[in-house]
Amino acid sequence: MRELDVLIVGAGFAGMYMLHRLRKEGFSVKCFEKGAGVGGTWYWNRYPGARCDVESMEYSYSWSEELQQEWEWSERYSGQPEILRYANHVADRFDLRRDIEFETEVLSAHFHATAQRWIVKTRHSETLKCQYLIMATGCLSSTNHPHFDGLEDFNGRTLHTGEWPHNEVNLENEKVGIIGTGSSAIQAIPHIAEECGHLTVFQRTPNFSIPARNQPLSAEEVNGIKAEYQEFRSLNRLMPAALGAKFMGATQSALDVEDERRRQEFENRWEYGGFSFLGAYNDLGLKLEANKLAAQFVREKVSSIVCDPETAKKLSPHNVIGCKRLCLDTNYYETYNRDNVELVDVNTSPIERFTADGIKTSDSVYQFDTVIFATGFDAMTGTLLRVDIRGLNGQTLKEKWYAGPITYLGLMTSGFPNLFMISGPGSPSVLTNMIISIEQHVDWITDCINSIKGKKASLIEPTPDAEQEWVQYVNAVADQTLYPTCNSWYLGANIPGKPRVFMPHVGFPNYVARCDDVVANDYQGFVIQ
Ligand code: N01
Repeated sequence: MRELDVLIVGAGFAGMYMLHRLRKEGFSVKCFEKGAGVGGTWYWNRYPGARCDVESMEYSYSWSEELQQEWEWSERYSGQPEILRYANHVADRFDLRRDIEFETEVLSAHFHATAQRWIVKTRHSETLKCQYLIMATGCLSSTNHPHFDGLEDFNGRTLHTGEWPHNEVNLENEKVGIIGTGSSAIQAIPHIAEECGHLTVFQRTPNFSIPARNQPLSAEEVNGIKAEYQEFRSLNRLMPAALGAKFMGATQSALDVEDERRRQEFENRWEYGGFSFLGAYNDLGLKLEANKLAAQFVREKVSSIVCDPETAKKLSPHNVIGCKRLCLDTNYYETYNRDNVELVDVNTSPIERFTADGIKTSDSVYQFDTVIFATGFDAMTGTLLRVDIRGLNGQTLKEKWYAGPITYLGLMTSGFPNLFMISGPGSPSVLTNMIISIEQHVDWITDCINSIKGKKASLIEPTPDAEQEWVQYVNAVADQTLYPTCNSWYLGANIPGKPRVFMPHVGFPNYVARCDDVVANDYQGFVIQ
């Protein structure tokens, strides 16, 4: 049986950096990846229009000055092909591939208490032994396939945005249906509408979307940032979401400003584009009255863009803006002015079933060549729980987390020694620029493993008390915000039967300080032996 110091699962941005760090520290380490290439999210999500919602100069590794100086991003927000090229460049430049085993899916990981080793099995029936197991499996990597009656009878093609085929998908002249109006759909719909014959969008909840205002990056802007890249990174790390120092950090309440000035500020930010909109005032995510002002502004924009008043009404979001992940788009609302696009509200016209040639709702029958599921992910816990992970006394992670994930700092969970999660539930992860959160976790885990070695110890796990206190703290912080007030995937509300628990931790800089304090206090809350 092969034996390693560390096995990393997943070769996205988390797994690649983890591999780089641990290999440099001299550990024997391999990375197993289910896909045939690196890039994680950006390997799987190849749907038309897939693009990052964090700006390119920020959504990139900061751990290598040479890398960040030499890589040239072409647009304000990078498209999926460019990000995937970057991931491949990193894999080549740092010679990572020789320790990544592709098309190798981990099915189970059981902790053997006597041997103090994880025993890991893959789909190829290989069994491997390792001291540390690091799940770098991503927060949005298990696709959600909701049940629809009759789906098996449908003779057309079905696609999921999160599992988009690698060969070109030709939708020319086709009748296409798309289910869902989250970030993926909002990016894909304008592209699909341009290509296909006719597009029907099935919407359950209208979403807030802000124009991305994507554009080519100017040499002046890039050179300006590169001249002080470390400073630029440091400022962004101080922001609540580890991004956008140039537009976040407002100190004024939306309620303390005259109507006209506030309107102008929203207008400026709508024109500027992107997440800057939510940075207009310091209480948009905290106070309902403030939030309503921003939400109303967007609703008015929707009505001014969409020509048909009925369609505009259906597209008008009615919940709290920013409570679900804010969507960024290019021509999303404008697309509904096209003759070949139709919007169906499944609240008033529920999907009854799929038929051999399409979808039957309560009041119409639709024929489709292709139906696209833009129905999202079993987020944050889905992939961790699909692997059969068993800790001390054979307890499964599924049993331990039956009422929701329990972690200490989103990094570890008690009863599962030497099992680390990168961007696990209970850490800021999806509420931040993911790459910056990933780097912080990778650096923390590397220091931790080195420290255990330095102490001539072999095991680490959090105490049950520390993780209970952490879970309560994560919830208490979330409850001070508007995040828990809508049915988002942050809460697991998109998956039937999933416990309703707010999973990510709000507030990156405080979180980092807490992680550093834990180390300074000799890994307070952990038992090392
Ligand atoms: O998934 P989603 P996504 N019947 O869960 C609907 C990141 N991301 O893939 O809102 C009918 O947001 C569901 O309806 P409802 C980003 O963090 C980033 O779009 O639950 N509809 C919703 O409209 C994002 O938040 C980028 O009522 C059903 C949609 O499907 C996350 O990934 C781009 C249904 C799912 O939306 C997930 O985004 C893309 C049913 N049975 C994604 N079940 C960028 O960086 C679900 N829906 C820009």
